[in-house]
Amino acid sequence: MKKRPFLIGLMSVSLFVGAAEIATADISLAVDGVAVTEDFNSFTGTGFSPTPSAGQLDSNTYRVTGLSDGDGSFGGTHDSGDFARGTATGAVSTGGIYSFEVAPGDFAAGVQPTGSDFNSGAVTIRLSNDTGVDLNYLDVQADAFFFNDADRSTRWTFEASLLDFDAFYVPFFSIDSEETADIAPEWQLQSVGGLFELPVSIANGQQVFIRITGEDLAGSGSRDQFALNEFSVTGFNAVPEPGSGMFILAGAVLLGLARRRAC
Ligand SMILES: [Ca+2]
Ligand SMILES: [Ca+2]
Ligand SMILES: [Ca+2]
Repeated sequence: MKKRPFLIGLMSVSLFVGAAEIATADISLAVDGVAVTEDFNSFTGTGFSPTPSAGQLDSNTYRVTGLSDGDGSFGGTHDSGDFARGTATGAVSTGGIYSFEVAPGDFAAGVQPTGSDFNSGAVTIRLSNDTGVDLNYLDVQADAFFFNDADRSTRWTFEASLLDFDAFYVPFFSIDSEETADIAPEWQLQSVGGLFELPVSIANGQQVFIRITGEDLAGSGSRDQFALNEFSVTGFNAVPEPGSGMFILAGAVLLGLARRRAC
């Protein structure tokens, strides 16, 4: 796998940002400097609901778009077809959203892309700033897993909405799966993410959106499986001391890139 951290601009921008409506089920950043983590171990690939039953993900937090069965929505019920492909340990062929068991007893939220599913597609995760203070830094970390059983590569890009909410995304990390299939494929782990400074403060009560997109890169034939595990976000008011696993992506102003990628 090739990982490509992006440089996020440290530019102070004065913009008016309207307050967003907060749904109660957003992942809550409750305390300045304290991480919130989702391990997906209770997810069984049975879809998305605003009132999730055991094994489902909350659609007020997670939205999937780009499936041939349609686009999911925040607050919607999407519990069949592409949105609910169940549990698997590795190789599958039907496109859609799965709970992949990436190690014994360790489940992750996953995707099998096809020509018409998740190509391109996106998973968007909605969080809310409930810390009581402005957030000026985000530390986003995740374990990305790949199952390279097909002769095509996929580009996975992690983005955050920095200048507007759910409308204006900046990439901060990208990984490409390997093109040529492994002879004996197994789940491969790649840690992703980093600490970045926000160009606009996220006020208390406002929302934060993290988006992971996937699209064909190279090769032909079927596509590798991807899974997201141990997703973690920490919001900070003041810059934290650099520590283990933490680095600041600094040095370049990417507002132009952000505009080109806005969608
Ligand atoms: Ca489909
Ligand atoms: Ca897990
Ligand atoms: Ca491949």
